Amino acid sequence: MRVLILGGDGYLGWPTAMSFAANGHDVFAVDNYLRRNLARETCSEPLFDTPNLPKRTEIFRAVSGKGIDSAIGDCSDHEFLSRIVRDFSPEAVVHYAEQPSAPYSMRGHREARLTLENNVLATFNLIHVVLEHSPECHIIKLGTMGEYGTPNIDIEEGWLEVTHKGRKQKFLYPRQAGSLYHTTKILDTDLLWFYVRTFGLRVTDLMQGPVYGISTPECDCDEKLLPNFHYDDIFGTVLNRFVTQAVAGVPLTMYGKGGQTRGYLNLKDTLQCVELAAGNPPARGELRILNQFTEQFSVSQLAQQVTRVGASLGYEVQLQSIANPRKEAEDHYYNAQHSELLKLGLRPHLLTDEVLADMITKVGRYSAKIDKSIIMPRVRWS
Ligand code: USQ
Repeated sequence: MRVLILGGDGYLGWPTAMSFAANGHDVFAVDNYLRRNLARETCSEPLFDTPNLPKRTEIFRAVSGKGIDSAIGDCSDHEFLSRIVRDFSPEAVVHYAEQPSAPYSMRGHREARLTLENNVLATFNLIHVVLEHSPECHIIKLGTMGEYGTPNIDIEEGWLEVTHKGRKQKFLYPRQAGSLYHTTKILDTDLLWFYVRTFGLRVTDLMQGPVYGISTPECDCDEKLLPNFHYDDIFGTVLNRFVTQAVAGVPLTMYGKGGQTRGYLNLKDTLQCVELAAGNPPARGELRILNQFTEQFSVSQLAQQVTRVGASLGYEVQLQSIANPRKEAEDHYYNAQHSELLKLGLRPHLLTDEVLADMITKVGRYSAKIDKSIIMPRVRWS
């Protein structure tokens, strides 16, 4: 399959590109280094340096014998994206090319506007260039479980059958996000749904929970192939942060009561899910929505597991509840369905103590590089 990866330099995009290439697909990775630039601008550098995209592809070719084509450019630039899609003629596009941080999007007007423009325009352009050059192409869009928020009813997979005054219809499940970033993902879904039902696009929207991990079969081949691993308050996701804090001897930063519950998944399972979606495309004119996570945890459950496993490795891990910089429920009902990817064949890598110990050990090798000044929250919702 010819697979175009937008955002191919990112925490998820780069391992995805390598995984598709390793499995024999023709891969083209595109990125404009937005996340690298924003991380530099906000002093949120990852735990270790990663080579730029062309260099990473060279290293991967030397290690695996597999090629990945790449281009540096902006998906919110219509001409650029149009040229790429016309020339490569992808059968599937995996769209990660978005500003991925909720805290960044809540920093102020400039950051909110950048997030809105970048995320919505990239999706909008992708829709148009696919319709123009590759209308059969399957768009695999990374959405987020955060689109649903934390409603007081079960979260279904994308859709809800509503009965109103004796009549029934299936609608997109109600969405109510907790940050501007998450709201841009809702707008993406609305755009995709409009173009699917009007122009017959073929789309999978993957509602992904927070991802953790550092290891995939390809990343493990060479230190220079590792994904960018953020542990700061802006670009780091919660479990990656807790693991780094445990190694650094910084008390784990549980926001508020720690009852915030989300669906989590291992980086390895992001790759599996995206590849399962690509291998099982929906029909034209179908918007398929899959909830992409494997296990639900509260922040406090994650903190307790990191404390216990860290201690077993000789780290003295402490837990600190700090004032929540976000506006979110800290104690709430959460029960999200996630059976469709399992039906497609997903074999989850669960968060066992062994998996966590391996992560702590890997991060421990870089302990000297941890900058403790970028751990406490620097962005408040209000
Ligand atoms: N949290 C803490 N302490 C920390 C960091 C986070 O208690 O030091 C809490 C947050 O308040 C939140 C939960 O942990 O309740 C998850 O936070 P997160 O930073 O891991 O995840 P989030 O900001 O929601 O965003 C991340 C990715 C985003 C993706 C999303 C999936 O950055 O790209 O879309 O996870 S989801 O959360 O399901 O929407």
